[in-house]
Amino acid sequence: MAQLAMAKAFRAGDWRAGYYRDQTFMFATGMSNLNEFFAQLYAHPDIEKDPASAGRQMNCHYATRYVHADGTWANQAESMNCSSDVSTTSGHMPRLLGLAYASKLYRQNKELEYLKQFSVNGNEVAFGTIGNGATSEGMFFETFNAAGVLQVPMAISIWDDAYAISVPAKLQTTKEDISEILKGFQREPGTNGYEIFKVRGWDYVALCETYERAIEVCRTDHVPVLIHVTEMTQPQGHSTSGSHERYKSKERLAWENEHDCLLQMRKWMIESAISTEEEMDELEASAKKYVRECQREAWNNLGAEILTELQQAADLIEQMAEESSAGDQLKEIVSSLKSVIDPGRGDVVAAGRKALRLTVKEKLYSRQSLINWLKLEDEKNYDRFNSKLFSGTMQSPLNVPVVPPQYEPGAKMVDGREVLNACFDANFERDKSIVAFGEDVGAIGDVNQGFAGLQSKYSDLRISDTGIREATIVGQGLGLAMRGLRPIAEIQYLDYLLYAVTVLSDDLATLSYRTRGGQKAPVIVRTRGHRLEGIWHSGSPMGMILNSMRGLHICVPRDMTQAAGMYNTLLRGDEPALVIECLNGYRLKEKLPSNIGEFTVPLGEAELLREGTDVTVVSYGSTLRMVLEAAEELERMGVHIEVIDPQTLYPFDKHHVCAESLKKTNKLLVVDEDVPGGGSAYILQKILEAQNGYYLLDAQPKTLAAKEHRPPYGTDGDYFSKPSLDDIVEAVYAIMHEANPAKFPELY
Ligand SMILES: Cc1ncc(C[n+]2csc(CCOP(=O)(O)OP(=O)(O)O)c2C)c(N)n1
Ligand SMILES: [Mg+2]
Repeated sequence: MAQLAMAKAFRAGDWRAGYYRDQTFMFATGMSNLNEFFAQLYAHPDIEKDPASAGRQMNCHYATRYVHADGTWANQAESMNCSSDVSTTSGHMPRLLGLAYASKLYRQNKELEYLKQFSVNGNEVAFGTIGNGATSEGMFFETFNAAGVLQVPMAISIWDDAYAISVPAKLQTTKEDISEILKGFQREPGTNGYEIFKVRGWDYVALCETYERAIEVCRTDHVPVLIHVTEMTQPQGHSTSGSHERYKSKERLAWENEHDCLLQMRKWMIESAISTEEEMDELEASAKKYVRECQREAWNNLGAEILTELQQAADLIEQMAEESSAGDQLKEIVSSLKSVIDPGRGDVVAAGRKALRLTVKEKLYSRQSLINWLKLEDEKNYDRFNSKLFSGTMQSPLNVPVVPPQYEPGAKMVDGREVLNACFDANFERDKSIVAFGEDVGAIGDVNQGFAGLQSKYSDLRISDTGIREATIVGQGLGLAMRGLRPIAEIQYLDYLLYAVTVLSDDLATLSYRTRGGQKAPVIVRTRGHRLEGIWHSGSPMGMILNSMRGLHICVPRDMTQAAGMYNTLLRGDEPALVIECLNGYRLKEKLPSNIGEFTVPLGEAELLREGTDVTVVSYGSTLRMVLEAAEELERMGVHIEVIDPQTLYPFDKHHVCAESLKKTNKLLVVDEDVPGGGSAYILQKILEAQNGYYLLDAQPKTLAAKEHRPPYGTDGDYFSKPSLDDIVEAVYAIMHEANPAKFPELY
């Protein structure tokens, strides 16, 4: 019932970021319907049937498609918009902040008026929904505070049924009342803050009035609002895995029966002569019938597709049975496939694969037919189940033309930070939709001055400070990017990225995949890391990043010129990325390119930095400079190393420069400063397995990483924890010693 009231206040251009309870709202707004609902329930892998997720998400995970098949944007100002749901409780909150913040930028920054397909004067409200239990999460509180500071049109509805699965409010929320404890956020004359509303979930008239009032102030004045909807009931348990009789008292269950909002609405409709008993009975009966029809149709649609494929597979295997000496076993495969109740595509393909295993030694014409058919199915199933980790359209940064840096004769040598500063300046000038924000990014232009002077040049609407709130800094970027802006969201140090990993991993990295390309968010997350000082300022957790953020490009520039080229590439593409600058590189001198805002560094193209014949050394970021230094000393010891910088860890060396080098050296050392088996293990897998480098080796492939603990504070802490120049020289030398002990005797 609350969702009907909310739907009445929702308009074209508005956004939803919500959770799995919102089916009535989705149907009432027309952003979903019963056919799509059931197609998703049955995991129909077809965007026509389940536009929200193409069968990739559990039921009640909603989304509208705002990216066309060719990668271009749909007109969001004319449509109702629903950002794609995640299953993690409160995981959508940071994104909600960004969706609301976009309206503020569209209203206040007149330079954005040309982006008409995204906004009409920032009049769009971002509607959030969340369960009472999920408000216990840190991300809820972080988002709540940030929106109060930013004063954005964000309308959070809390569906409060006093439970979170079995755990009652008493164990979730102080005073058992979330709006009560959030009262301090209520705006007062002369302060910022919220308008807070509390209303019962079965009182339709009060709900309609509340939503009308709340959304009016939210939309008109950009004041965030909280609508705490209490006395919600659940007619069943949380999910099929448990009935609520186990954890609710008899009294509570009886109360819930009576306060079921459907019952209450029926009563109200009859009492106020909107409808009669008979009409309501009829309506309920016809609704049930309609739902059943939709359910059956969705089931049959998917079933029919699979049955066709099953029949094809069965025919091919039966043909083989005629020719094969394993005929009986093949017939058995067919009959057990045909007897599967509700078969899936996996059953069909598994039967084919099993038939191929049974006949592996036979040369049958029909066997080849089955192989051909399976290959075709493989392609289709790849599309259905594995595609669209990235947008992969013409707008992809992988398609941005390569423009090399140019240098005037006598080009200036400047600090690395000045290279970045010039790059950002040029891009902000070129593209009015670019914004940057983070801790200390605005007034002082970030802690390393990459944005120095740019806030005063481009205004605090484009370059701004944020609170210390990494998860919602990324969420802010995610929401803005969904709405057509080009955010650079800055995380002050790589060590603090952990606070944002849930948003990066659960939400941003999965967005294109979980909507099968229906949504995108080209946010660039900028941070700086690798070695500096101490346990929380010298992290290089590349394994963590590589293992949790497939779906983002991972850029690891060794210097600021390379970083600038990467920003130039990424800002012209439409896929999300993480750029990790070298914390110890801002004051090193670099030559300033004359085309600072134009030159591009292609993603996935490794660079051969030094030619050699003895050992291939692959490294990136801060350790790379040390490898180059070590190369000089090794040269003097008669060892010639070939040094390769992959530049981006994802994608990794698309043209197999590493394997090509191994053809010459037959020896491999990977150097980084993550824990052992972190980023370096990933690199080994890429070179040895994906690039077939294994077959080119004459010596055991080696990795040189940091220690397993984080580095202690101080220069000695660094020396004894991170790979040092000595470590690198000795690691290379040890490989040479193993290959030729006579020429390279043991060092010590
Ligand atoms: C981060 C995370 N932790 C736990 C869960 C498992 N889980 C799913 S729903 C749920 C209860 C949510 O309760 P509430 O927010 O009150 O929503 P309700 O279902 O009552 O509407 C839990 C614990 C999850 N999905 N994500
Ligand atoms: Mg609840």
